[in-house]
Amino acid sequence: MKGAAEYRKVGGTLITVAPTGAESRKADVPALPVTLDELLTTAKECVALGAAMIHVHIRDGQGEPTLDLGLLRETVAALRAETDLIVQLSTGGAVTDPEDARRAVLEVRPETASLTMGTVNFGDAVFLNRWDFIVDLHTRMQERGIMPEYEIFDLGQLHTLRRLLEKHGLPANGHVHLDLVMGVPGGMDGTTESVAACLAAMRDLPEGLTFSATGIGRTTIPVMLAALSAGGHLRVGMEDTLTYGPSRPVESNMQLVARAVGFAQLAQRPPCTPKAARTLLGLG
Ligand code: KMH
Ligand code: ZN
Repeated sequence: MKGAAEYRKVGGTLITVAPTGAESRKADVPALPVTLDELLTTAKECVALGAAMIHVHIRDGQGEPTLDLGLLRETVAALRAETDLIVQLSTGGAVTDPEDARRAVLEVRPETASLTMGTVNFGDAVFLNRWDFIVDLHTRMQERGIMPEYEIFDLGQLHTLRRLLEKHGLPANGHVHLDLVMGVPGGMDGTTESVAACLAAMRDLPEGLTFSATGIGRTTIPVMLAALSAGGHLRVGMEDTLTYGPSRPVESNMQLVARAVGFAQLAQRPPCTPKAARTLLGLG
């Protein structure tokens, strides 16, 4: 963003909800949506509040993270039938998921899927994303007409994204959309300074790109404010944030979406509908 005139051109805010993730356990976080019914209820309530996209991780009958293709298909079909949300499947899965299972997610043909731009320490674990695997996912998404959302956990991953696009071309829809995932222990911190550093690196990426940002844990508010001020979009949800404020556990994903909607309205960039979000992202 160059200044006030540029800021005014940005328009509405795309709000993505990431309701479940692969890290928290239902036993520890009872409000986490882990069944299909819980996910659908969450999705319908979040879209009514102002979310336009949902980033999906699913759980099995025991509440454990799974990449089971049958369950993923059922989930995507149900979300499509009952909401007009843009459905994004995670190819990141859980840190324990093997590459083959993460790759197979694309056979469900979601409208969009996440694609992380590099290996990162992830708390005590390692979230492995080799260059060859990144290229493979990117190419498969191009072939299948799936829009990648490039997940950026650290500054250098923006340079990896530039290299990927230069060597292997743009996504099938010609639009680059990325998400800054900030404040993961092992990745970049969730500060205005880091958002500014990312904005500088984004100048080397194709013009017209869109970005959202999410701050893990207590970085959620500074990241939201910094992203909004820079023309960015927002991702919120219980995948990323379990504490609403000091000593105050998050009650629901809806509570986080409602707060993001409030911030977006204050920034005079109200939430965009799924239809407007599809236009913004160049989705058919
Ligand atoms: N669960 C993390 C290891 C993604 O969805 O693409 C990876 C993650 C990123 O959540
Ligand atoms: Zn995820």
